[in-house]
Amino acid sequence: MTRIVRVAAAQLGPIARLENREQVVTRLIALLRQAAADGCDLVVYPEMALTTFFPHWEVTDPVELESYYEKAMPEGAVTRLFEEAARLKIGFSLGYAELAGTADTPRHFNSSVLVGKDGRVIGKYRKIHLPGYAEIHPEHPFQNLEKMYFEVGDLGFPVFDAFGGTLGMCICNDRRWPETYRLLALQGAELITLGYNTPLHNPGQDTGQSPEQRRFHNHLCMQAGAYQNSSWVVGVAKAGIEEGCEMMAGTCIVAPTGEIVAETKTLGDELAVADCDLDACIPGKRGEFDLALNRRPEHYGLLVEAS
Ligand code: CDT
Repeated sequence: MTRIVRVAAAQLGPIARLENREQVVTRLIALLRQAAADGCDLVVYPEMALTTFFPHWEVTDPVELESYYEKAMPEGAVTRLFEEAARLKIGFSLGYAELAGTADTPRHFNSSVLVGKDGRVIGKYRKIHLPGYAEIHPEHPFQNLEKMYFEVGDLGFPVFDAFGGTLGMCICNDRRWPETYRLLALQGAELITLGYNTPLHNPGQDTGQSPEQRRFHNHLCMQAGAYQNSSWVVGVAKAGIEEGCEMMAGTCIVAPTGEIVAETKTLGDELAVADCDLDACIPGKRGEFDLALNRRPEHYGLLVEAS
């Protein structure tokens, strides 16, 4: 049996601080059209794909800061992306900064949505593992203020029946934590979408790592997550030099065997495409990584998980 989902990992080059939603959405639609012309079912965009990665600096102007968040999905210029996807009958996952809550108690999340071929939102995820700091570090060449601009996601790691299988989402730093993949796999995830914004240098934690080591760890965690959970992982970067910050590329599609089957070559807007057979998850999920049969959480002592 085969259950093929043809997936395009839609890497983005840098998004400038002054680039507005119309301009960015035009770039996203260009990639969407390429993917549709290539017969794709699903396009995976990076983390915070609608704006520059503003946690890299302190935004002192409240109007500018507010402009980076979406109050509804879709709203404004982003509606065009949803309409075009529905017209082309192609689904997508999209990372964005979300403003939720009320005017009195606003809540901010680093979120992603999964959208079906009919242009409707299937599900949402809010990033749980927020890296960096809640306070400014003037000694750093750029900031990583995700803990200042976002609160920890409150939706857990949900999975969704979609595209003929079970799909889950995670965002950027989540990929470094084995719990992410495992919690999704325990619910049957067969394909995990994963957008990221990762600098080639980390001015805070992990100093001393070379760019080569950081590139290696990027693929290492996604390949291990795919293999140990027998799931497809679609990792999609924001690449190139964005407002002076050198971003890692490395966009790739990882098979349930842990092998990379497609990857981008440039630092710009580019697709990596693969036919992801969801049935290729079955040998691992029914074999070595049959979680119900072979996992032993009751023997993990203090590390016993709730589920
Ligand atoms: N966006 C995000 O989660 N980035 C972190 C790196 C932060 S280092 C400055 C990541 O794990 O890729």
